[in-house]
This record gives sequence, C-alpha cells and structure tokens, in this order.
Amino acid sequence: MGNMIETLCILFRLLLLMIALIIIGEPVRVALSKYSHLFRKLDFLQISVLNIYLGGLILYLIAMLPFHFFNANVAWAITVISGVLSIFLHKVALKKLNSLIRPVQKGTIDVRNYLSGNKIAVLQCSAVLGMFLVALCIQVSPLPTLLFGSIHDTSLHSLYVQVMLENQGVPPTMQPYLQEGIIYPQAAHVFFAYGCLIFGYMPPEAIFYITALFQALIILSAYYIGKSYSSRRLGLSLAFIFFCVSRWPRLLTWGGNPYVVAFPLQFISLSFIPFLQDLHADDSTWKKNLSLFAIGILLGYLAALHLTLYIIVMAAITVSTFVNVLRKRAFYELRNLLLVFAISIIPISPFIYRFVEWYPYPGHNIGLPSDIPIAPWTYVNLLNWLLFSEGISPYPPLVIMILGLVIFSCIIIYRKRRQLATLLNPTKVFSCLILACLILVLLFHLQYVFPPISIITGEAVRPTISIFISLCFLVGVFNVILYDTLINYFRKRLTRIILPSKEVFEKTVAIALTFLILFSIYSPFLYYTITQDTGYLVESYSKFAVTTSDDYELMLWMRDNLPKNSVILVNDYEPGMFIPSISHLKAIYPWVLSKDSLNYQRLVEMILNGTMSPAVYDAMKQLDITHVYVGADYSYKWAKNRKWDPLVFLSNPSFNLIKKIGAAYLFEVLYGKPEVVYKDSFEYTNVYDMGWQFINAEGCQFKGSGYVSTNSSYTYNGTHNLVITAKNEGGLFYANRIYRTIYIWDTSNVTFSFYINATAGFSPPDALSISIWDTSWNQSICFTTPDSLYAEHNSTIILSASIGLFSYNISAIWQKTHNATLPTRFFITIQNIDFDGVENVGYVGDILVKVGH
Ligand SMILES: [Ca+2]
Ligand SMILES: [Ca+2]
Repeated sequence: MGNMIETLCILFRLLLLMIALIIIGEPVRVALSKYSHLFRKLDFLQISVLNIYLGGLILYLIAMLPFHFFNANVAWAITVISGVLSIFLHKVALKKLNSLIRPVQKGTIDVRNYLSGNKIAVLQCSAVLGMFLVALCIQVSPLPTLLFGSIHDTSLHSLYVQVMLENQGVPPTMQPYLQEGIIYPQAAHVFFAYGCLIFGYMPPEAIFYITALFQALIILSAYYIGKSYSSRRLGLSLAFIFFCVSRWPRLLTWGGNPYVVAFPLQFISLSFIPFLQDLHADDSTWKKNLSLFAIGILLGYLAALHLTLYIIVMAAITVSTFVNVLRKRAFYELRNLLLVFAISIIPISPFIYRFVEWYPYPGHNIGLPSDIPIAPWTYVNLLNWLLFSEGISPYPPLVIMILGLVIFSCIIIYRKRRQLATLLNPTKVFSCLILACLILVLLFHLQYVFPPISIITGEAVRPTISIFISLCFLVGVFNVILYDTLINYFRKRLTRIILPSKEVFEKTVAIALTFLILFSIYSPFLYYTITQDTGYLVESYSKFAVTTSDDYELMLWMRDNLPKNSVILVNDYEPGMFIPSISHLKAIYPWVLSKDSLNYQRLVEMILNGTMSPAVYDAMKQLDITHVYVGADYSYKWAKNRKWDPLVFLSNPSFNLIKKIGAAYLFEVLYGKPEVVYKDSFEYTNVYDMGWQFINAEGCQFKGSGYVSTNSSYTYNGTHNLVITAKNEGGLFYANRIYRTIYIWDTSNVTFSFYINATAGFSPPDALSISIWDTSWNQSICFTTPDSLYAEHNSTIILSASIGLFSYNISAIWQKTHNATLPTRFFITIQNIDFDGVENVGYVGDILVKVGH
C-alpha cells in the first residue's frame, strides 16, 4: 500500500514535469510552425512529445550560456512565462474549446458531434495515450523499492547534475569534486537538473525517475514518426510495437540515462528527412532556410543529448540523401545535408572545443591522474550479444516470435513493395536506417581490424540496437499491411453470406475478426509486458541499484556533519559512489575515467584483501584521504564479491569509527602505525556493532544461559572490558562463544596478546579460552585457562594463570603446530565453558594483533 502511494506520487510528479516541459516548448513550436515548414498538422500527442524536446532545448541554451542563471527562480519564471505565452497564442482555440464545453447553443459545435465525427481518430489517440500511461506505470512501479538506480551510471550523471546545480549552468570542469573537464555533452542532464530545481529532487532521484518517463515517452515518439510519415494507423501500430515488442529502451536497466532520454528525439529526427528534399519549392527562401536552420539545431540538440544516436540519425539521413542523389540527381539535397550538418555542430560546439583543446593531454582530458591506462575498446561479438544475451528480449519465447515476425515482415513488405502507397515513404526511411546502422557497425569494427585508420571508435552495441529498432519499425509497417489484407479478405468472404443491405454489420464483423487475429498474434507480447516486465525491471535494476536506506541516511549525516574539505575514499562497487551528489563532499573516485587510475585500483584491491600494509597508507596519503566509506551492499560484477569488509577497519587503531548506520560505516583515517592491525580494548557498549558475532556452541548449548557484553568490572585498561558468561543448567556443559575476523598483511612475525580474567565461578574443568582459527574452521591454536579439558590437544597452550596479560608469537606456534604459515585472514574466538552450574563470569581485555618486529 505504501509503495502504491509512493508510485502514484512519482507518477504524478513525472506527469507534472512533462506538462511543464510541454508548456516551455509550446511558444517555440508555434513560432516554428508559423515561420517555417516544420511541425504543421501535428495532433496533440505529437505536440506533447515534440514540445518536451523544444522545452529542453530552451533550458539547455540557458544552462550553456556562461551567465550562471540556471537556477530555481529562472526555471520557474520560464515555465510561468511560457504558460502565459501559450495561453495568449491559443486565445482563439481556447475560445472555441470554451464554446465546446458550454451547453449547446445555436451555431456552436457540440462535443458529442465532434467526437462522433472523429470517432476513429479519438479512439486511436486514446489507445496511444492509454499505452503511454500503462507503460509509465510499469516503468515507475519498481522505483519506490529501489534507491537511486545504478551506483555507476546514475551516480556519474548525478555528479554532472550536482556541479550544474552548484554552478547554475554547465561548468567547464567537475570542480570541486574532480579536476576532470566535462566533455560529455550535457543536454540530458539539463532535464534532470530542471527536475531538481522544480521538485527539489536530489540529483540521483531526478535521474532515476526522469529516465523512466523517457522510457515511456518512446511510445508517443513512435506514434509521432508513424503519423508524420503515413497515417495515424501506422502511428498506432508503431506505438504498439514499442509498447510491448521492442525491449529497447523500455527494459534498459543498466543506466545509459542520456541514451534513454535521447531515444524519442531520435525518432522525431527521422521525420525531418522529407524537409531536406525541398518539397516546398515555391515557398520563400526565408522559410526554407529557417526550416533547415531549425532542423540543424534540433539535430545538434540530439547530439548534445547522445552523440551516438546523433551519428546514427545523420548516417540515416546521409544514406537517404545519397539514394536520392543517385536516383534523381537531386544535388540540392546534398547541399541541404551539408548545411544541416554544419548547423548541427552549433549546439555541441562548446564540447567539441573542449575535446579538441584537451585532446593532447594524457587520457584526452585535463586533471586526470597520471597513471590512467589507455586500453583499446574490448571486442564485443554483436551477433552473439543480440541473440544470446537478452539483446532482443529477456524472455526466450518472445525472441523466437520477434525473429519470426521480423523475417515474415521483411518478406511481405518486399513482395508488396509496389502496392505500399502511403506506406512507401516510411518503409524507405526505415530501410535507410537499417543500411546506415549496418555501415556504422562495419565502421565501428574497423577499429579492431585497422586501429590506426579508423576514425570511429567506441562501442558498437548502440548501432546494433538501432538495427533492431529499425526492424521493429518494419514490423509496424507490416501490421498495417496485415490489417488491410485481413479486412479485405473478411469483407469479401462476408458479402457472400450476409445480405448486401447489412453493410455496417459486415464491416463491424470484419473489423472484429481482424482484431481477434492481431490480438492472438500479439497476445504473448501483451502477456509478458503486463505480467512480467515489472518483475524483470525490479530484478535487473537491483543488481546495480544497491544503495540501502542505511547508506542514504549515513550520506545525509555526512552532508550535515563532515567538514567541507573532507576527502572520502570509496569502493567503486559500493553505494559510496553517490557521496558527491548526496553529501556534497569529494570522493576518490566517482564513476569517471579517474577511477581507472592504477594507484586507486590497487588501493581498492588491497583493502578488499585486507592487506593493510604501509603501501595502503602511502597511497591514501598521496590522495589526501581523510575518511573511508564502507557501504552496506555492493553491486553485481560477474558473481565477484567486490565489497569491503568493515572488519578491516573496525578496531584497527589507524581508523576511527565516526558513524555507523545499520551496515554502512564511516571511518576517519588516523594514519597510525600500520604494524598494529587490531587493538581492542572494548571501550564501547555493543560488541556486535564492532564486528563480534555469536556462534552456536556445540554440546548441550540450550541447557544453559550466558551473555556477552562490555562492562566496567575488573578493567585492565580504560573503563571497559569484555564480559562473557556461561552457566550450565542441567546438561553436561554449556559453552558461550563469539568470534570475529582478523586481517594481517605480513604472516612472518605476528604477536598476539590479550588480558584474561577467569576467576568468578570457574572451577575445574571450567575454562575461558581464546583461540585462533583458520577461516574454514579446520586448524586452530587455543590458549586456555589451567585445568581445562582442552589440555589433551597438541594445539592447546595452557596459560600459566587464570588472570593476567599474555603475549605470544602466533606465527611460530602455528608453524610448529600445523607445519604451515599463519593464514592472512583468520578468526579469533572467545569461549566460556561451564560444567558445574555455577555461573562463570569471564573478562577479556586489550586484545592486540601486531605484525612485524
Ligand atoms: Ca578496556
Ligand atoms: Ca562454574
């Protein structure tokens, strides 16, 4: 129930955000449709999705200008002014609407008349809108259970948004969090930042939620392209394909947030191709030039959203232009293409400038650590990726169905190519898109074959996804053909059996039968979308969305309590990645190129192994680390556990536990003596918080009682000692046992010392013992009070007294007892055994593990 309300809240806010963006874009759209050839004859669904990007373009412009006024006041002002302007621009239309709503008078149109006159259009639009809303619900429903999304992609983009908010615009570098310059085009981040400014979202929240909105918007943009190329019917068919057939970008969970945000604009951009073909030859040059300029700017805006999608669209436009040039010698198209290409550079020119300026620096950016390895892109087998790693669909039965549909669609479209009529243009564009993507995939492969001559580097996965997308477009075209064929077939059949006068009835039956067939073809897709998608999203998000509420609370605490100049060491597979955007503190390193620094990676690895040697402290000192953050959970990395163990730091005198919330820890680095890896004087109240754990003692454990705590009796050092009690209640004996893990970085000369006091209630063979165990619980050495039953084992050392401070070289004892080196990771156990039923109260204090001399 709580989740349901939260889902509705997120949904409601996303719809409000969408409306705000639509309003900001509206004056631009009205102006463009008036003074250029673009954006005429759009219906309200097309306008909705288009305006979001026109609005985004305005916000991007404000954020890119170097005046630092991209803030909440300006964001609100723009929204309100655009709202007023939109009302003013639509004065006439609003009056008409007003007359529609008022009771019917003579000479005005009645709502009912209007609806019945446009029955089919209204139905089709409602279907698209319905699919959009259902898709949005599916996208949003997993969000309340997860915090913030992927600790990698989302945290990286949060950092960009955070510096944008702090600078009230897009800054040149990620200061004060990093020295790195910002080359990644920031248009998608402007949407996220706008969400933060309007709703007070935290950057990671804004990114996680707003990405879901754009995942659902793909349905409206698929409708947009279908309707602008052919008809509302094709629009509806394409919307349906992206509602339940194509998994991209709906089920994309690993992040890629700007990619998702750019996706719908990519579809809209494909609708610009006819405008480059100079269809309005008799119009004024001024209007033509404005159209070309607007197309160029919008394509450049697509580049600012996501560069690869821009390259794909430009490639498709180029292919289609060249086809026309070859067939019709239409050279003016080539001129238009070049013009548009040149203009499209404008919106991303600041980033191109930075890229060129910083290219000679190591790693092609400024402020990177000097030890960044420059590795070539790893090779991806694309066919393998598409077919066998959920590239087509995460559900195996659907993979087969989609492949079948695609093959069948291509055959039918090829055979019917002469009768396509209104479907001809979209089919041509979608074919150009396939061809363009194939060329791009080949070009991308050049970098593996001839690295020096390849100008296109990067991943080849995205053009492969676009090939899949264009095949989905063809399936959408096929649906319309199938619909027409079926209707004709049924009507012919039905005229034979039904009287000619019942034409309406016959038409209805034909439509019903056609829909029944289409429904049965697509029912598996609908089934999986409605029943499985939410579960799939939750499961695959949670591999990377591992931030817990403990982490979140601790990061908020850090924001309010740590000094601003703190530098926090984080593990790149833990939620600490979000520290810059939540705590507003510097983290080493966020999910940026800097994190590949060999020094940092070695540091992460050494802590992972618990090897806290002087090298660790040297590396931390070099990076000016003041604190270490250990998260509550860790992200998926091919079944490898990349999580740091808090026990490496707990009771290590070089670290001071500043704050612990649940399983999330923050340590201050004291840079003490690395030789002492563990020093426990039990000066705390909760032993479990400090890493000690219970183990079930063997024997008659349930016939007795005992507790473990710290108190101030018999203290040896400081004010507290560990107290561990055991009392046999009718069994043979009762044992109370606790343990914890110790990590050492040198096994050769390890000193183990402890204070022990076993006088209260102990009588032979009662014993208080403290042991070292290997982590598989096979080998051990045990130090026990006199008169213990353990004495018969050769791995047991009898202490000379029941009270006192003892110290041993356990490396030597382990070597002698087990003929092996002491393990680098072992357990210390403390055990109290009572036989006589008189409660044993044992005290332990000042355990110390020290390596070296
Ligand atoms: Ca103490
Ligand atoms: Ca006893």
